[in-house]
Amino acid sequence: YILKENRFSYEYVVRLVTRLKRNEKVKVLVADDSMVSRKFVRSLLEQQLFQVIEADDGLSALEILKSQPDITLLITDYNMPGLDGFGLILKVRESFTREELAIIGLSSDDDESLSARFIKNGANDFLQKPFVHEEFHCRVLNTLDSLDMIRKLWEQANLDYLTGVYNRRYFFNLFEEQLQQIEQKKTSLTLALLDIDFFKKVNDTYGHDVGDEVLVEFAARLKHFFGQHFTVARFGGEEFTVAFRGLNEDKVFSLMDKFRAQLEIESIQTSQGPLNVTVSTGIAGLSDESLDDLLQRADKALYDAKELGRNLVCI
Ligand code: GH3
Ligand code: MG
Ligand code: MG
Ligand code: MG
Repeated sequence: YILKENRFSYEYVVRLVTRLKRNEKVKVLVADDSMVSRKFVRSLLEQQLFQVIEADDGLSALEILKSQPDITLLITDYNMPGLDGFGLILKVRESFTREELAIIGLSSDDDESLSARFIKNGANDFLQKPFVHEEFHCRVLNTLDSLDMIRKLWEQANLDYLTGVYNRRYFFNLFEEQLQQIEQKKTSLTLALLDIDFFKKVNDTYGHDVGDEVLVEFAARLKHFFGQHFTVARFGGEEFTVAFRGLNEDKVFSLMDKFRAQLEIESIQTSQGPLNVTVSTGIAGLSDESLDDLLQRADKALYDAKELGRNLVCI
């Protein structure tokens, strides 16, 4: 249907088809007090295969967004009883950035300053009602494509390419942020530094590709074990780190030792068969000091674990 509307550039068709393939999983919330307008927008969105949710005023839209944080796009009218479009956007932007949730404003009001005001208040785009279908589809496509692009950039900047866990850069940024919060709230923070034992031997014996397979599986296990509650990052090479917020050194020691023991007995499957890998870990808890000092103490503990024979956790 959408393709029948008018002439398209080849590039546009490719973008559209790529989107349509994924839209069934994308939730869009339509906030409008006019049922006619809501149903119309819904029908356009359903042509693009989106999952559509409706709200008939600003406050109920806000409630829906709170209970369904996986909504990707909000399309909101301006004039609504109670909380209007601007009020809604200002509230929404307290919890969701432009990259997390895209907003397109709509209005049939003939106030010419509306589109600028919508965008200044945090909307990604604006459409004057009545609009032609084709413009609606183009705006939605543009908005969601730029969201995807920003997300992709974010991932490339913050995730480790090989293993998919956070990278060093993300870790340091997060740490700077958390350090301030920790000073204020006085919650504890403990750091574990992990280094795979004799990893060079894996590379030398089985080749670099198998080494990579080991790194991928090791990171996956680390993430599975700790990732739900704590930050797992690849520090570089075969070194990883886990930041434990709210846990003291002793708690982290017992968790880390559990992980160590499990790794020791569960061999890693590779294209060259199962390999047994062990890990050495150094732990340090944050006291009044800089991140560099904390890392140095964790590194010192890791060094001790290596010196004492590897496959160990040291504080
Ligand atoms: P130790 O028990 O003292 O830690 O010994 P080790 O061999 O693990 O330590 P070393 O630091 O000497 O070797 C680390 C090796 O990790 C060397 C490097 O080639 C390898 N390495 C670093 N990054 C990667 C990677 O992305 N993929 C693969 N396959 N190997 C990597
Ligand atoms: Mg209205
Ligand atoms: Mg190393
Ligand atoms: Mg090593």
